[in-house]
Amino acid sequence: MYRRTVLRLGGAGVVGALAGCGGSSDAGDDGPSETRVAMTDDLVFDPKEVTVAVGDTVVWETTGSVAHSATAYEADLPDGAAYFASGDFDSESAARQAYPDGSVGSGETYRHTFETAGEYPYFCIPHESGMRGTVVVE
Ligand SMILES: [Cu+2]
Repeated sequence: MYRRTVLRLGGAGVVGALAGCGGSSDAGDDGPSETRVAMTDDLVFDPKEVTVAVGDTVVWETTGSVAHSATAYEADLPDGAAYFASGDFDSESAARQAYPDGSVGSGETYRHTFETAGEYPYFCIPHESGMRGTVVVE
């Protein structure tokens, strides 16, 4: 009799633990995350467009041997959004003038956390004609 009661309580404990696990897992899905964008020797951002949640971080990585930048088009930022550019410049003109300062070399990364919803078109300074991308923040 006593043993049976203990076993039943044990079962309830397991169920409770599993429910707790599921809850924290769901919370983790809603938490901040990182999205990677490769900057390749084909002179593209891969993927070209990424969609992230407010508070998420995008990490750009130069995966080949050619250096790149990830530089926002300042005039096209969502209202109230912070400017971003590899090298952490305050403006597009500053980033352009400083290049190659702010370039991301082979194996290096640049990361930015997006706090404002909207669409962020950006480009690579030395390969601007073809190397452009968009971050969509929802
Ligand atoms: Cu480039």
